[in-house]
Amino acid sequence: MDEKLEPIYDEVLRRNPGEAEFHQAVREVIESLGPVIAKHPEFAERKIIERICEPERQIIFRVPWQDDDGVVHINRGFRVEFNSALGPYKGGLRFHPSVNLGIVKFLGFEQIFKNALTEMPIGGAKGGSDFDPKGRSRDEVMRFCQSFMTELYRHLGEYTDVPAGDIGVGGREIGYLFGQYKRITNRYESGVLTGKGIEWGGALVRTEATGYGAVFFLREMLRARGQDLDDRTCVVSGSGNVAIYAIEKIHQLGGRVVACSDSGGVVHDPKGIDLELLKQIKEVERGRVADYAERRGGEVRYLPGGNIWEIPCEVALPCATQNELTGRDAATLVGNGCIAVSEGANMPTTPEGVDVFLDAGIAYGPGKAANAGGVATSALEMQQNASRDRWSFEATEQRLGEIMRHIHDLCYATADEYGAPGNYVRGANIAGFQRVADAMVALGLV
Ligand code: NDP
Ligand code: 2IT
Repeated sequence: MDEKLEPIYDEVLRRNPGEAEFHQAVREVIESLGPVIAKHPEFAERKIIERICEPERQIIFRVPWQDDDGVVHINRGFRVEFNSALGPYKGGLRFHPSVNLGIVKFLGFEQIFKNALTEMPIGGAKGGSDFDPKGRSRDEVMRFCQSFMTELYRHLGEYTDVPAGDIGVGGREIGYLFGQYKRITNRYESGVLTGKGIEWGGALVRTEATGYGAVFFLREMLRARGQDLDDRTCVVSGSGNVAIYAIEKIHQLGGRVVACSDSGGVVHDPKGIDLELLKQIKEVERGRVADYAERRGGEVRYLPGGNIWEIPCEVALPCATQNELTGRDAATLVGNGCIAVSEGANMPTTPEGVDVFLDAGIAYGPGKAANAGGVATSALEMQQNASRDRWSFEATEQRLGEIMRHIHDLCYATADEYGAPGNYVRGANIAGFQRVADAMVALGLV
């Protein structure tokens, strides 16, 4: 880290004790910024980094709800509205028992730069709850969503703050949240949430966008090296929204995904994952990858508690959660001949793992660039809502492909410009920061 920036990082540690993931996300960005500050004294003078590290607004609230037996539960809800220099706050909601303020802040912080890289008019935010949807009935999830929105609605609006999904929040939850927002406000304000169903204001391709986008980014990284995906053996961690559509796009582009996972274990399917079966089990039945292994039969192996990164592959896509890929996992992947990693998840690789990939010189696409297709397509959904229009699947997917190519080229060119050729971490951090910082300077001290 540039020594001029160390006091800024130390102050972030002091002001935000115990928030390990937030510290990690901030550190990674600040480590890239030395040369930018050297070139732009106005950023230091206006304390842009210090301001970016302090959320504009943090909301924490109680979420009471009753289960199907009438038992009362109390959860905690969060929305961290981090930065609105480029547009209304935008970012997903995560429902998972591990959610706490530090997790929401790391995700909100990443979202600022990710959204800036899309070059669309969206600021950065994140929210969620420590509610655990696992094992809950549809009605319990609905009552929880209604209670959550009963507090959150006052902070939202299509020009203010526009949430979407993340872990544990998909189309079903967005429906219940939107229904409650509509009821409370008496407004059919389509642009207040994204990831909506197609019949009530949603956009085609939003469901697929994060996974597809991560594979488009991968394709661009390979192309820059004169390579492609054809016949490549791939592994994709997770088996949720992002993982499923990453697998789908890899198969469409000629690669073969031989493993995926959930928090219970890993399936290794050497002939290639049967995506229709996986979708049936995960999207329709809300089952586990263990069920997939049992139903698929043949050569499939289920490894309870297994480590997916030990399965040999040429391409790896972490699409589950933060810090799921360690330094040791990265060394295993590189040792097994892995040539490319594209992150569908947010911050899935630990700092040690990132160093292993960068030192090995493999193509490594960090989440804030590689998974930006989801939020970019959310911005396309907002455009369609604002113009009361609906675009075709083909046109929207083509747009997504162009956006991902543009993000790739921007990161690549920025890394080159700052003397770190091929380093997409530097490229993404600098290009994203630069755009937000320029806007903050223009908007004055607010
Ligand atoms: P889903 O809830 O659809 O799926 C999450 C998947 O990851 C599940 O297979 C889940 O397994 C696994 N997982 C989650 N938490 C853990 C954990 N602590 N340990 C092990 N496995 C875990 O979420 P998404 O697919 O939407 O999100 C996946 C990642 O992608 C997240 O990092 C998210 O922030 C990121 N992302 C999502 C975007 C979107 O548009 N949805 C956009 C950009 C990034 P299990 O079911 O066993 O918990
Ligand atoms: O991490 C992310 O970019 C998301 N969960 C999607 C955010 C959005 O507003 O679509």
